[in-house]
Amino acid sequence: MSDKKSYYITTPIYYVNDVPHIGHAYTTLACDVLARFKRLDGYDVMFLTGTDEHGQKVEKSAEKAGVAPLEFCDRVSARFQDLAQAMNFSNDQFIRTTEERHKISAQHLWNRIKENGFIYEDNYAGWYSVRDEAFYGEDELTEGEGGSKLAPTGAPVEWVEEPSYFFKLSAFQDKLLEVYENHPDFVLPKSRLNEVKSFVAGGLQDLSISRTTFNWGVPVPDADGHIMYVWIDALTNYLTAVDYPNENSEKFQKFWPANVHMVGKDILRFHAVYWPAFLLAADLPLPDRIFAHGWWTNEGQKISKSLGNVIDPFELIDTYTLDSVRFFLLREVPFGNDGDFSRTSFVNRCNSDLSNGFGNFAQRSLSMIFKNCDGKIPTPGALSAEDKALLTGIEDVLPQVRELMDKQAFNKAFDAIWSQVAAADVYISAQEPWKLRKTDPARMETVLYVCAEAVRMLAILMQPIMPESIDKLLGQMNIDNRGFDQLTDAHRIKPGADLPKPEGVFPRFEHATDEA
Ligand code: ME8
Repeated sequence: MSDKKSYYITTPIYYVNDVPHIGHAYTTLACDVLARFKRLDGYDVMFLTGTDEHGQKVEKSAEKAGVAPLEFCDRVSARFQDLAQAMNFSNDQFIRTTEERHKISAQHLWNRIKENGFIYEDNYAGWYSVRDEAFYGEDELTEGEGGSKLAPTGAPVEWVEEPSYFFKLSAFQDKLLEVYENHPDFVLPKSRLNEVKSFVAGGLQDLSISRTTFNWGVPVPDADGHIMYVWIDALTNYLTAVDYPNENSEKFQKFWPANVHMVGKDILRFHAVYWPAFLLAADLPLPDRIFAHGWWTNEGQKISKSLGNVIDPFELIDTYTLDSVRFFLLREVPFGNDGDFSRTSFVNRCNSDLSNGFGNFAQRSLSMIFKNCDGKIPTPGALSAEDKALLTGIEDVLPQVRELMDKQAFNKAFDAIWSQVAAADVYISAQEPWKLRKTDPARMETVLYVCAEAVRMLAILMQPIMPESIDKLLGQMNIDNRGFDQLTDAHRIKPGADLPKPEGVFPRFEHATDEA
């Protein structure tokens, strides 16, 4: 929908009823990698994350903790900000829905939808799940223990009857179907678009968008006692962060509509049905893409607080180093599918791709240069066909990776990069520079030069996923210019540049003793 050289990507804003876990880290990591990729590719990027602090669920959690809601929100939101630091996320903003600017924005959007005739007052009588912060129809419920009613997610529901404002969602069925038809990549993966389409084609009911039985939320303008339904408040955060309602602001002009709203599959309906309907009702442009990724399980089990198997990202980082965690989460499982977190797979994957894979090639190449070329990048002679094939192979990978990243196909993008790591391994084994030292030192210098250049280009490509380790590696090589525009033969590594004694940047992990 837009061809600007700017890129706006958002994470869901996380509820502060719970402390951050690996699932939250996963979604924001995916956005961080895309944001970093786009910055290196010359885009002006806005990367937004934050916390969703209103609603009954948060109000109840604060009550349980015995603190005032805002104090409770301050405390848990700070944990999410700590996570962003610990994971080295490069978000440009961290939004909190309790900020004043957000209240203004949510109320403005409400008024605009109302002025356009899509909000009316009535009474709500139906089922509500506080855990999901969602309304459910009778036909969607299942029976739990003792005949209790459960939401399709397994969450308990309660009967609610209260005066409420409604959004005329039913008026948007055809318009939404048209959006899905005209923009087949509006929702990815494709299978998720089909789910959304059939949900909408099945008919849409008007949506209750205000509550009167609690206080913790944004007040509905000019309607005493009404608090906005937490989802209309929460979704508006994507607009607040780009200065809405000031549509003339530079930020709004530059970044709205968003390029990607990244979400877990659990909240796709809110983003792919309700959100575009709200935007259409307010005459605002729609985002380009909603990507719904899969869920992690832990060693085969659903992750849940009650099972006590929540994976703590802070603990993982302490055990395995930050960049290994970042790498594993996006490398192991096709993005969009569910994935199982297992420490055995973690150790295997990181050892094979990082310490034994790229790390080994880089360390081997740079150590040979350090020892045999006086600690300086050697001067190459004429390049052979094999030399040229390796270097152009790596250069050619950028357009492929770019296309894959634009589809959020992380693991395929990494496959493409690591196929070049494999090519570099084949190259060095075939050229045997260690033998050339005696037989043909000039050729050795050329081969080692090509290896150093391969390390430089591969490292530049790997920055988005492992920013800290690659920063160390490129630092050791004295490479200052690290954008993707440097991936051409015009920017080859400089012969004669100093190369200090290299230090490996990827640790090797041992399996825990009770593991295979
Ligand atoms: O839904 N695997 O917030 P939330 C992968 N506030 N991702 C997971 C996961 C798992 N096991 N568990 C959680 C909300 N996630 C609303 C969003 S947006 C306007 C409002 C991730 O704290 C995944 O991204 O329940 C999921 O969508 C999100 O956390 C839910 O976070």
